[in-house]
Amino acid sequence: MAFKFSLGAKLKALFSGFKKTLDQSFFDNLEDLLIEGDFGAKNAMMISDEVNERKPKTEEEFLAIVRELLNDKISKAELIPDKDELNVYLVLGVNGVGKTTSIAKLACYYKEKGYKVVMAAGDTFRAAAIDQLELHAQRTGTRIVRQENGSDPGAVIYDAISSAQARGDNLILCDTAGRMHNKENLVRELQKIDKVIRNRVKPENYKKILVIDATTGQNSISQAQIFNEAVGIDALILTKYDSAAKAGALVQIGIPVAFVGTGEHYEDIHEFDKDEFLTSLAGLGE
Ligand SMILES: Nc1nc2c(ncn2[C@@H]2O[C@H](COP(=O)(O)OP(=O)(O)OP(=O)(O)O)[C@@H](O)[C@H]2O)c(=O)[nH]1
Ligand SMILES: [Mg+2]
Repeated sequence: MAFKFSLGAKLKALFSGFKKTLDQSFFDNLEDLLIEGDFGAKNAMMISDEVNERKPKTEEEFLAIVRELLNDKISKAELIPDKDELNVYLVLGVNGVGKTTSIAKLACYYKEKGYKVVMAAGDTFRAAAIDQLELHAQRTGTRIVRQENGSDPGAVIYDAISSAQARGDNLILCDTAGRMHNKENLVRELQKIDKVIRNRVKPENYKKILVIDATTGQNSISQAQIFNEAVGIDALILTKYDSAAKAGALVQIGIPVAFVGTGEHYEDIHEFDKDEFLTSLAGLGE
């Protein structure tokens, strides 16, 4: 899908507006455009300097330079669980970004690939969160491990690991709370959960996946920082890519992207495709 006000469209308008005379004002405008698009001041200056150096003669050359530079800043994460081991994917993110929905989508995605999947209801903080996951479990025909509201999420995940080991399941998808009384509580809780999993699962089979709402923009950068500092993030899921998604923040976050969520149905999840991302979202052509 192409976005009407994509970076590419804006860059084209800028380039043609300056009729190939790339003076200081062109570069100021270019930097402003990139900063507005959440690409960050550092990237904006890097791109502007590089364009200045290479002096593109055509719109295509100009877009190709920007595409190449952004391409270097984005990477893809492969999340391929080991079928012969127990894998735990801890799904993290602030409230409302799409954690629970993504877990349901991932359950379908991995079951399709032959994995034995179980969901762990680790969001014990928000009322109704467990029932919401239970509903997804029923609809997708996935086993779920749950306890009461307010119980210790670490204990729920501990249970899920024990039961998965007993039954021979090989992938646990853990839901978590996106909000606590405050940030310190959230971080402490996540670190407790992290310890429970690290003690029982091989490091290579344990992935911490941060869900980012693609419509959020700048704020997602600080979200990624908080979660990354708390437990270390292996991969991102970019949700709501079907809505008015913004490209820039992803470039600044710098964590490899595994999946993209493109709607509210279970099949609306796709492996991240860097080329498609640069072409459609950033509108930077092939
Ligand atoms: N359009 C669209 N909507 C999505 C996508 N992913 C999730 N949503 C919607 O976003 C809303 C929030 O999703 P949840 O999965 O409940 O988010 P959460 O992160 O678990 O939220 P909390 O449990 O409150 O922290 C729901 O209405 C979802 O249907 C997506 O890829 N595209
Ligand atoms: Mg949730």
